[in-house]
Amino acid sequence: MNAFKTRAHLVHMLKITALPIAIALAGLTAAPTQSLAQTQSQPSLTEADQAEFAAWLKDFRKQARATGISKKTLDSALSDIHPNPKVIHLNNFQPEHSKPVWEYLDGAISDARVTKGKALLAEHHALLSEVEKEYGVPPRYLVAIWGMETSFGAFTGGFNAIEALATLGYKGKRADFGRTQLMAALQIVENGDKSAPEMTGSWAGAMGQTQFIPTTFITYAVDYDRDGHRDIWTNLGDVFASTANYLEKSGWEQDRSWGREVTLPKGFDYALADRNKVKTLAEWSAQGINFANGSEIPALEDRTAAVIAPAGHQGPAFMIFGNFRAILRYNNSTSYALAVSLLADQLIDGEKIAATWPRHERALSRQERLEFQQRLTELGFDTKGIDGILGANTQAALRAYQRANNKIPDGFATGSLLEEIRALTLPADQPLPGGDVQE
Ligand SMILES: [Ca+2]
Repeated sequence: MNAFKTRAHLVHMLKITALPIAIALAGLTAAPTQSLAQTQSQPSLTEADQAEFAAWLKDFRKQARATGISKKTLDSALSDIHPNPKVIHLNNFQPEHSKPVWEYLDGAISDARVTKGKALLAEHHALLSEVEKEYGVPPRYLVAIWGMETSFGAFTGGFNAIEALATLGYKGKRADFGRTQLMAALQIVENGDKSAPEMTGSWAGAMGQTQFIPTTFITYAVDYDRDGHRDIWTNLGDVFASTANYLEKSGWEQDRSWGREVTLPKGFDYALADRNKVKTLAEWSAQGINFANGSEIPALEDRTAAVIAPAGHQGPAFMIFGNFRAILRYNNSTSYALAVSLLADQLIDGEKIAATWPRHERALSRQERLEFQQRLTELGFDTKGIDGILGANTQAALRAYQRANNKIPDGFATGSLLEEIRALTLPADQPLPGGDVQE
């Protein structure tokens, strides 16, 4: 993916709500890269900023010392760091545009990535198989996550993780996160896993080939080759085992798949297509859902699954099992987990998606999402707030609108639906709420 990719926990901790329409992580993943390329004019820091940072860091150092981190570690990690203007810029960045899920998947599962992934799967077969024996996670998933996180180790982020986390920690909207992670990062140095200058990562502190944030590293990283260092930066055994360990601890079910594409029956209630609505296979089978290849879902009472339709009724639907949920622990985005799953399938020439994506539709921009919510509410379908986030309330309002207008109520916001409700509501030049959404 890119050098500024971050991780599941981060997203979770930052309370970024998943957007069903598009890539929820835009603020932390693709968009910052784009913004870096576009803007070379990072704000320069004043002397007052530098002094404020130095005072904060001095105090933080005392706190760290009080938790038992040695003077030697603190000297090596904190002596020569400064607030990083790039990190400040990326932390403040709010993306206006996001990709529709199919565009994200096109990039994530490109032919080049599949080809490279297959070659690496073959090259590291022995090591990956050993790791599988210990953790129960098949090689193709480990390679798929490796590909998604860092393009197989090619892009691990060029930031000094300690400096990036100190920059986040001293002030701003991710200060609590930055402080917690900085303390954990210092602990990693103290433990002797990696020296401070070698601890590189993304602007948000996701480190190494697994892109673990420091707290995740402390809990899940593995010293697979037993050389005394948990090295997710350069040691592939440690990289694969750390990923496998994380998935195993997240509830990986051995010898089971992530899920499968399904076809939904006419009249299916799309309110049920929600990764949190888990039912038994027997219940799903009774709804008339089949696998996409036409075979029937076994009516099992003792296996559960959820159903997702990431692009509404016009796109493919998937039944997802426990392993999909384990991948979501790695990165709490449905699109991410789907990309890992489909990439893993392609690495062994598995089934491709049978249904087509609604490529004629586009994802709404932030401005348009605000407009969409305002106009739906105006029409009497209350989205319970106008915040630009198309969450459960907006989906429910949209489904009510679709039902009232004899459309398939999938709750999936599209450009064409926006145009339709524009025609029914306010003049297009009506000012939008907020007034501060010019980007
Ligand atoms: Ca090691």
